[in-house]
This record gives sequence, structure tokens and C-alpha cells, in this order.
Amino acid sequence: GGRCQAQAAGDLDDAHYMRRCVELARKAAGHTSPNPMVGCVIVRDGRVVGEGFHPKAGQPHAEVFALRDAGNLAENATAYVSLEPCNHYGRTPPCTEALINAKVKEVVVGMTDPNPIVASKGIEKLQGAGISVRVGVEEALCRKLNEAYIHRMLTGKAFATLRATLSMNGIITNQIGKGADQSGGYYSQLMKEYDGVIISSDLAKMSALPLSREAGTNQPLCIIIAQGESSRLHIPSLSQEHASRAIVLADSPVTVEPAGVEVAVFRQIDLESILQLLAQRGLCSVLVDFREAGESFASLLNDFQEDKLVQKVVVEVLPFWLASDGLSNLAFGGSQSFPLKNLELRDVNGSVLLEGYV
Ligand code: AOF
Ligand code: ZN
Repeated sequence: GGRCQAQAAGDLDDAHYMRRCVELARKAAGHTSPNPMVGCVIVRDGRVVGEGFHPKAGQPHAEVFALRDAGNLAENATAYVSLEPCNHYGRTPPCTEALINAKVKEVVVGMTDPNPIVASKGIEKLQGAGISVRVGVEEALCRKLNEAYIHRMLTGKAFATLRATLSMNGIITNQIGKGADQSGGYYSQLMKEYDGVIISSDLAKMSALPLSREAGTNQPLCIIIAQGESSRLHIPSLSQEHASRAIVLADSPVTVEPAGVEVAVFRQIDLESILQLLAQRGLCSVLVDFREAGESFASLLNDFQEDKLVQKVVVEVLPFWLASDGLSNLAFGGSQSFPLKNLELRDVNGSVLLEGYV
């Protein structure tokens, strides 16, 4: 009777505080790579006495901010953390030490850290110091929060999401929905959260680069794919002072304007090498933005399913039928189809947004 109820209430509180951790962690979305987003809440006698999140790689971890916020009240308290506390000296000292020194009595962890230098050692260290540890509260939510970080850690490649806008008759268009790139729009949200955006040189030549319009928010790195380009590529929407926001990956030497844009030449450009290069540079996530993409750009995606290079698909369907030259988008029976999982469907300002995992 009473005991069971108390147990159930405790579980509810656990979930509630862990969701708060995730909410805090998200405040730094787009700013933490190559580090994960992490949030921490310190609770004593059923009251939140400290909160914190990891703002940026190189700065202190979530636990440190939350413990500072709690001060002496951390003693005998329960610490909720969306990711296993670290136990290593990286850019910052181990969080396990901070928690032990603060004399917390219990630590509740969302998920273990896939980073091989942490992987369960943080939990063991805390237990060794007599702190009780519970793992796996709201684990699915914590995993989704850091799906890109986890993927990079485990594969050495950036987490890739394919994005496109379609008309109702299934034709890819370079438009995006009304208000999508304004504050609060889904596209501007993607720009805030992703570390990079891959686009074709065709798009870079024609229209504004997909950079965030909101001042002070994350600016994803623009990765421009130049295949079969002439020896000169002019990017009209990129000013000299913002040259470092873009990198050109080309299959032959190319002079880019504005000067100062980095150029990397590959003998052959394939998605796997791109995702490895980006991961080496500390990007966890990248959007492959399918706008105004010619044949050669499209060919980047050949075999993406077999090679597991794309993890997620985001498709926006606009409420119109696009005039076309007939059958170009028609696939007949027998074409291979790749089912997507965990589909989500949202209504965004008059268009429909579909999300699914490969
Ligand atoms: C935590 N809390 O808030 C974060 C953690 O170079 P450093 O010192 O920042 O260490 C980076 C690693 O620490 C990162 O790869 C991940 O394993 C862990 N991140 N751990 O306890 C945090 N951001
Ligand atoms: Zn840490």
C-alpha cells in the first residue's frame, strides 16, 4: 500500500528532475561540440537547491555550475545529471571529485558516457566513495539529446541529417516554408542546433548561405561541395569577414572568392570522407541540405542507406503542386525503398514536417 505509493512518487520525481536536466542542457544547443550537452540539478529535501549546464567546450561541466549554485546545501543532497559524471582530467578537472568533495549522498544518472575515457569509470568512482548511484532515468530522452555526440563518439563520423523540401507531388524545391527561417521557425531551429550544413556550390553561387539570422546564436559551418567546378568559385552572399564560416570541398583546385575561405581538395568527394573530416574537426552533427542540388550532389547520397552514413531525415512538404516536366520524379515498382523509424509528424505554419530515423 503506502510503501508502493511512495516508491511511485519517487520515480515520478526522478523523471521530473531528469527532464529538467535535459531542459537546462538544451540551453547550450549548438555551442558544446565536440562536447555533449549536459544538465545537472541538485535536490535536497524535495527542493531544488542548485542548477547548471555545460555551456561550451573548455568551460566547466554542468555538475560544477550546479554545485556552485547549491553551495553548502549540496551536502547530503541528490545530484541529477543527464550524463555520467566524468572521471578524467580533460580541459577541466573530474566532476566525480567535485561531487565527492561536496558530499552529495546520491547521484542519479541519465545515461553512461560513451566516451571510452569515461565509460562507467565515473559511476564506479562515485560508488567507491560511498555515494549511491542510480543509472538510466529518462534514458531515451537523454540519448536523444546527445544523439549526435554519441554517434561521433562511437563511429568517428559526424551525425548526418538529410533535409529537403518537397511539393505535394514530391518534387524537391529550393524554397522553404513561410517563416521557416525566421525566429522560432523549424529551419532556424536546425541552424541553431546543427554544427554544420552541407550544400552544393550551385546553391552557394545563387542564394544566401544557410546561416542563422538571429544575432548571438550558433552559426553552423557551411560546407560547400564543389564538384566539376570551373577554377573560380564566387560566393556572393559571403563577406570577407565571415570567410571562416565556410569551407569548400572540391574535386579540383579552385580559387574561392571571398579570399580566406578554406579549400580542401579531394580526388573524389564522398560522404564518408566528408563526415570523417568534420568529426576530426570537432563537429558532431551536420545537415545535408538538399536544395538546388544537381546530379553530382545527389550522387553523394548513393548508397547512404547501406553505408549507414545518414542517420535521420527531415522533410518539409509545402501545400502546393509544382508544375514539372512530367515523370522525372516517378519511381516504378521494384525500386528499393528504405523504411524510416520513429516517425514524427508536425504541422509547421501551413506546411507539414516529417522526421524519421534511418
Ligand atoms: C560531465 N559533465 O557537463 C560534460 C561532460 O575536455 P573536457 O574536460 O570538457 O571533457 C570533455 C569530456 O567530458 C566529453 O568528451 C565527455 O566525455 C565529458 N563531458 N561530462 O561530467 C559535463 N560536458
Ligand atoms: Zn565532468
